[in-house]
Amino acid sequence: MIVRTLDECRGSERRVASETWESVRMLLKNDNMGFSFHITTIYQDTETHIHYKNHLESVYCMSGEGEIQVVGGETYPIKPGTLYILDKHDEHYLRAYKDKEMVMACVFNPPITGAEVHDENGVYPILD
Ligand code: 9YT
Repeated sequence: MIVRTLDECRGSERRVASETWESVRMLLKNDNMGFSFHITTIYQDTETHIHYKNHLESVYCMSGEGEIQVVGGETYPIKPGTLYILDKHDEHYLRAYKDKEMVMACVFNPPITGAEVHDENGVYPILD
């Protein structure tokens, strides 16, 4: 059994950040669970282009408010209690509204290894 807290993970290399978001990878591939688990904060008044071509991801909004626009598709509101499920590797724009920083719980299959952010272009490679 493994027990971790957000605070201790945040103070380690599990925390990664970009201009528009930061993410704490609380559970990674090397935990051998078949998925990874992240607490991601989307900074207020930002837009992030994301396309996980190699991963399935599900994201639950715990706080804040914004929207997700599927490229070539619909735009859906996001608020606390909303779960979006990228079951088609959907390319999307993720936006947090002004003064509405969003905190999300995210699950990836296959799991993220932890090194992907360094070569991110809205796309994460499969790393083994
Ligand atoms: C909201 C979202 O897609 N989060 C993904 C996790 C984050 N980009 C990370 O940990 O790299």
